[in-house]
Amino acid sequence: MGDERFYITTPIYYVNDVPHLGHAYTTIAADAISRFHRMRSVDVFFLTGTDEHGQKVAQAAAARELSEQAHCDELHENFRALWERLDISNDAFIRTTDPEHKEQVKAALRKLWDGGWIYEQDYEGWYSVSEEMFVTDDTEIERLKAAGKVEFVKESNYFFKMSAFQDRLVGAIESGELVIQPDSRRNEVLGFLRQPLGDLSISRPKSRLGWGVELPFATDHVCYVWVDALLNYCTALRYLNDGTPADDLYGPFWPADYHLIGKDILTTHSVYWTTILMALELPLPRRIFAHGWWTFEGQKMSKSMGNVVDPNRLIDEFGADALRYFALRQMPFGQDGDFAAAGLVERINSDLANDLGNLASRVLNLVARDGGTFTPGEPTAATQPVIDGFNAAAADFERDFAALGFATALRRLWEALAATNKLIQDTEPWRLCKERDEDPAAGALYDEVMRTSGSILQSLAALLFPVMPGQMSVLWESLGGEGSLADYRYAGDRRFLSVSSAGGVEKGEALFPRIDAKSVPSFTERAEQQSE
Ligand code: ME8
Repeated sequence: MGDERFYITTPIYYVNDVPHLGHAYTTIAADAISRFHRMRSVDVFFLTGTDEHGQKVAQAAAARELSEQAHCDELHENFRALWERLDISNDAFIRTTDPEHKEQVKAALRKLWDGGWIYEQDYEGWYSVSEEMFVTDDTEIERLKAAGKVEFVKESNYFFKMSAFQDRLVGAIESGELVIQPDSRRNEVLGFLRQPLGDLSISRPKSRLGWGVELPFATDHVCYVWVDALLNYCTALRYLNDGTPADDLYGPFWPADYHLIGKDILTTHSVYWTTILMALELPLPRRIFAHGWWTFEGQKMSKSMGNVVDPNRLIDEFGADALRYFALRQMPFGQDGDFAAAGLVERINSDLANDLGNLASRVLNLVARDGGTFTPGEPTAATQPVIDGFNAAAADFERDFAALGFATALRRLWEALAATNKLIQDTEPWRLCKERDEDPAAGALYDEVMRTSGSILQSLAALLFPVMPGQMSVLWESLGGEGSLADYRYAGDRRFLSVSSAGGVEKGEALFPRIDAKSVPSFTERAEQQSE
């Protein structure tokens, strides 16, 4: 492990939801960047999990005639199973019903109470169960009332003095102590903070909702689900386990380098969470990155619309790697994008089957047929420009990927791939191979072209491993790469990895078979069945 540390989180997803492409998206991105850093010897802690308290969960459990805990125990497995299928390498999976988490939430609430940051007051207003929030905007209330999606609530509540931290929060954002990305989201938060900030209701009376963490200073109330959920980012590191921050995880990893979230939960993270941290006297997260929104054929994906794209179906059809690549390549991180099956098939066929898969099969076929060995040697003017081009692309890739610019980073690598494919087309190694008995120069060029394109493929396998861990490991092994790619660590800045001449190159199966666009089924089917 290196000296550097990196802590990244995804939202903890509502346990009730059938996991869909949106959830997969954030988690794939967090996984890719975690793997990227691990390969560069950074000590990574990658956290995901499920949000299991609140009225929505209680209602869903009641509808199924199950206890809330039994309901959560069953449903959270949907997420765990999907992350396994998607090759997600999270270091922890937190559930807000974990006893350790609940104890720490109580300890944090106690600390806020003792610090004088919580007061009791009667409250009345319109509550949205689906968002687990009081709605204060009049137009929004009217809209939700018409849709039957809010209920009027009058109750005694405990409030967190969020308003006391408004100026400090603005200062933290403006000074860069707290980075909110992309810039458009930062501006959105600063815009929101131009209005006076209210206090935050952080409790629900048990008479209305019993499913949550009890307030330690008012046992007839449970903690508001968002406060409970946000604290997961600290409790997973065993913050305040016995009243004080634990050294083993909390110490080295907090503050988080990135909270990755969708733009829907920007306010809860940028305003609620950060002010709670201030009151707890904890450092703020370094960055909050709110990515964009996937729509399905132009419409918001939602269970009630029956148009959620089921990642399980996509994995069945195309494999986890193709889905991971598509998610990161298709939609620039931070912007919105539309999911259409045709776009996915097009990406797989052109980028993976054609550009990457064909290069791999050409090189592997020729070398495997020729004894399975690359011949050692130095590059000449015939291949040096391609190597230089690769090195320049790899340097750009490093910079952009580290900054979560996945699509740009990948596009740049595909330029190096195109140059390598062109080298093969221009030199026609299958022809050189036949001529080499009569023409030693043809033989030397053949060896050089194979060695260079094999090395670039091997280097690409390593660079692309964070995106496609499954098939890039296969490619690595087919090329005779040493050990398992999952254990590979870069030594220094060099990204061009020369193939070994020890042999063992194997032809293997096609890495990414071409998809027949006509045979592509509906991807929403299984999620629909599950939600019935
Ligand atoms: O909000 N496009 O959980 P959640 C892109 N439990 N990303 C999407 C998406 C879409 N169409 N739909 C969902 C919650 N996401 C709370 C979080 S955190 C302390 C508590 C992703 O199950 C995106 O990351 O509704 C979004 O922020 C998250 O799923 C919301 O998941």
